[in-house]
Amino acid sequence: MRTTFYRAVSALLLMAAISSVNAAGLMVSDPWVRAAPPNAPALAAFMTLENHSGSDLSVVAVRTALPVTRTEMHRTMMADGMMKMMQQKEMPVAAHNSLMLKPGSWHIMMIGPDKVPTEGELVALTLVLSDGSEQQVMAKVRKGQAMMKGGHHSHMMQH
Ligand SMILES: [Cu+2]
Repeated sequence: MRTTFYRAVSALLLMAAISSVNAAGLMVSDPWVRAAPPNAPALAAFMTLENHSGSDLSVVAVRTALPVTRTEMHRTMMADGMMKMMQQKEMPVAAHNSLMLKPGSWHIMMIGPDKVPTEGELVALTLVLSDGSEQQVMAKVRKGQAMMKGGHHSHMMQH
């Protein structure tokens, strides 16, 4: 009985190291920030959000420990034949569903960084959820691939 309990606890700790599930049932995996030149006017962060609960959730705000002017939630969409970034009020994750933040789609935008973090650095992000709970995420800075669509590169908006 006791061994089983400890095994279960270690399994949970192991899972927590890989990804974290918050009280609302949101699991965040593979958070990353795209490496950018030192004078970059904005930084983009990506991750996968999974809702393991039976109720719809949404991320209503994002904060970062980085010194930035502001943080916004964006979605890159086709509008009038052009790829455009549209600011979003929330990032919805339906019950038992997921939302992937990735280049060319949903992303978090940190605007006006005082200092751009270098590759390998960790950026602390706090996701504020619609139920009032918060989730801490550590996103690693790494090189981002160009936006891929249909097997060819697009040189339009990279966010
Ligand atoms: Cu953006």
